[in-house]
Amino acid sequence: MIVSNRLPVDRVIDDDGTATWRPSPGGLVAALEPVMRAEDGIWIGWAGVADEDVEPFEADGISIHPVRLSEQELQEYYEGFSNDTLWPLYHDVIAPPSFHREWWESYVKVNQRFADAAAAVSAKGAVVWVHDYQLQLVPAMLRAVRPDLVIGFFNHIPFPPYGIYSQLPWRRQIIDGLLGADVIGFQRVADAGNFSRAVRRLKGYETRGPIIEVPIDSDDPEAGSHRHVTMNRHGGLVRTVLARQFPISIDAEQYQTMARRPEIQERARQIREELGNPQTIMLGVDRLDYTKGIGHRLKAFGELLAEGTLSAEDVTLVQVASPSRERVETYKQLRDEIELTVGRINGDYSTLGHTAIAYLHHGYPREEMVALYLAADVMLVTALRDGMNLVAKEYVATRVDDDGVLVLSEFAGASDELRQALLINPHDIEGLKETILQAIAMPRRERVRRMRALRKRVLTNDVAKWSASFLDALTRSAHGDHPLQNP
Ligand code: GDG
Repeated sequence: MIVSNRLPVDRVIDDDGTATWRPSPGGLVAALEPVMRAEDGIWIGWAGVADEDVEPFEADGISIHPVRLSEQELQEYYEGFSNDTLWPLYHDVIAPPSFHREWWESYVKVNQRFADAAAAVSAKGAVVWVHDYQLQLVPAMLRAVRPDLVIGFFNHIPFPPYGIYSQLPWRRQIIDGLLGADVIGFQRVADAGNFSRAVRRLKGYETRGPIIEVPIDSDDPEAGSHRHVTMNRHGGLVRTVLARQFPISIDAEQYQTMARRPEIQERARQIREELGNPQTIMLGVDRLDYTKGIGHRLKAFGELLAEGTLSAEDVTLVQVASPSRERVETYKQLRDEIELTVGRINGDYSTLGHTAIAYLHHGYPREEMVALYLAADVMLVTALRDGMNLVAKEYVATRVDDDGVLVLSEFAGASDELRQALLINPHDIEGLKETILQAIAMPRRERVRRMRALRKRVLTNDVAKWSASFLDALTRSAHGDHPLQNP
């Protein structure tokens, strides 16, 4: 069973007004769909429409169980606590997090609803995989009523250092919530380390490498039913929880196959032409989010144009900024700032034939994204903090020609694996400018050498491998075995 905020299907209204369901295009669905189908899987989540009860239904062999959210819950639990408290807090307080007690209450209530829904429909001993920061209380809520379940949790975003995490007024409750799981997965080694530190500081529990020892009250009537119960070195009964990194990936084969399609390659050529055949196309693809460092990227490019080191005749930056969280105030402000900057740079440096920045506030079909990746000589990923950043991996998987240069922020989880990218600190604008120039001037031999190494990494560590290794850790855990070694 999967529990996630959003279901893997989107509701579409046909021309005649009838509602149907279409699989949502995300990589998570692609990765989990085969397993879910083979195992009679159940998916629990919100259907994307407020104040509506949707009956459970079957989609491609997966049983879909929608959870209802009211408009007010959407504002308080989702836009509020998830996206305006946890999101900025977990991304190094790049934007100030808002702390509101009503939002927290709504978060607890909605998490309880997801947990109740999961408890009601899961078979005895079922494996339940809970996803992401919106649902951190679900593991413990579920364990409280269903100690027979094997519970996994995966955090898609970073887990912050203790000095930041400790600002959260409900810091202990979240830790307790997560520790209800048997296995807790993070993107990076550093995230798992931050979590273990928070557990030690806030709860005083002992940790041994990736294993956390959670004391069990021996008067607890359920004490005997917990898995992994052992005696610790002080003679107390403990449950063990595994907390470690499982870096997520993409369906690399799918990107590669699309990149080989003649019409997509033709579209890539067309894109270059439409941009006036500049010598260099640089590309940024991000949800319009303050964590992605879009402003830092624009500043570096703007300065290079201002100094005359680059000219809009030679270099175009294509920035896809797909609309995101548009009802949250910080995102409205961000959009204004970015669009002001783009307007200024274009006003100052574009010519009639060459626009400095092609700024696109749209979402595009995946085919178009692949064509853009193919057309881009330099890919700019300048996140200030990012759990993984799939865009970096998609660019690499797409480059079947072994060409293209990836400029990658060391603050994105992907930088742990993609070491042959040009790694940058986006706060260091001079360093970023130098790296952009280095990327533009890089000789083909070096581009190919780096891209081959990057491709090898992404093609071997794809999303199927990611889900298999997480599920393997969970299944082993069901048999009382917490592997200490890397899976
Ligand atoms: C969170 C974490 C972590 C974007 N615009 C369009 C479009 N996209 C696609 C990209 C990519 C996905 O959206 C974005 O994934 P990222 O990983 O880059 O970033 P988040 O959305 O912040 O995701 C992140 C991820 O979860 C997974 O664990 O890596 O760190 O923040 O696939 O291609 N896709 C299409 N049109 C667009 O306009 N089709």
